[in-house]
Amino acid sequence: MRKILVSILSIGIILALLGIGTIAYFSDSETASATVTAGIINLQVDGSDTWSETYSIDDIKPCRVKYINLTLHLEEGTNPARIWFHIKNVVDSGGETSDAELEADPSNEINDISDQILVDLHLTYWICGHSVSSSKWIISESDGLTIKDLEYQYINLTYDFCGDTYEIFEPCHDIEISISLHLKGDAGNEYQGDSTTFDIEFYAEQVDGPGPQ
Ligand SMILES: [Ca+2]
Ligand SMILES: [Ca+2]
Repeated sequence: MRKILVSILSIGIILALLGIGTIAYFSDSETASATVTAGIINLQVDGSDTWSETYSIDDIKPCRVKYINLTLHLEEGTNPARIWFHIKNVVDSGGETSDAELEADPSNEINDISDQILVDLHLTYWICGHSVSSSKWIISESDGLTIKDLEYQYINLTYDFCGDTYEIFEPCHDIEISISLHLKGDAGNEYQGDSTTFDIEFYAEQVDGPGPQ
């Protein structure tokens, strides 16, 4: 009897080693394809994706105000952002020389006119689907800030406006910007004919970014 049992066990072991009698398992699998695409932030100035306007402000004089007006928008269907205003690359020059300037500035050395031109910044903010706007002075005359003071400073344009969309500029928003420029009232003849050139930049960054560095 023992021999028979040993024989049966031996046959079982041999069959197992030969793979005979392997157990099957029911199964199923599903497969889908995936594509990952980066998002877009596309700031438009006066409706242009590639804004490169040249603004010429001529004949500035004490107590007269000149304006640059423009509108910011984000392309529909793209990401919201935060927006900054930035002046950079300020270069002053002596320009033309009048008799009066020669008396006040005989060597044509007093040409820091960018430090004599005050900048005000006024925003009108249009929110999606609203027929009314919000307005705010971001920089007012009482701040006393000149073009030179603002060089390389980033001025945040997206705050204090949007209620539940606080600090976020949405693609359906518009920001109308009025930049006013006026020569200080005490700027004398030494600045006649002088000029300054500079770049205006608007910087848009995704809302959870750290802002300009
Ligand atoms: Ca001068
Ligand atoms: Ca001059």
